Amino acid sequence: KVELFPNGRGVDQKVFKAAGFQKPFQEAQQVCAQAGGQLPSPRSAAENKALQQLIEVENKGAAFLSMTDSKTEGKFIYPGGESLVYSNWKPGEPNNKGGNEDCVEIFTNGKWNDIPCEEKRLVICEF
Ligand code: GN1
Ligand code: CA
Repeated sequence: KVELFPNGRGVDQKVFKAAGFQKPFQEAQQVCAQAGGQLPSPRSAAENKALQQLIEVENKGAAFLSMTDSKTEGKFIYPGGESLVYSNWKPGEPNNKGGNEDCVEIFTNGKWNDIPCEEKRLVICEF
């Protein structure tokens, strides 16, 4: 518990920890890999809620999730290649706006939106 306070959340068997800064997707991925984790893959409403609460207290805006549709447009997958088992898209999303939105952000309200991977978002890692 001590290591989760104040920038972490535990849910099920996983832990989310906020890095405290924003990066583009690829650098965010590297930050988490370097730390022995990966970007967050919320696989249930409970996990999404825990992640949302962490984003709220961090107060640094939306955060990146792990999933992309870089491989097949319109089909978001986890880093391991599996299809999504849970999603929480904002109504109207994903819309691939401008034809260049292969990454996913999670807003402070927990809803998801696809955005360009070049955008900078809060880095949170999953362990
Ligand atoms: C944002 O700023 P705008 O409207 O061009 C968002 C899109 C959303 C859209 C929803 C970089 O695009 O992903 O689908 O709002 N782009 C970014 O209206 O946040
Ligand atoms: Ca979008």
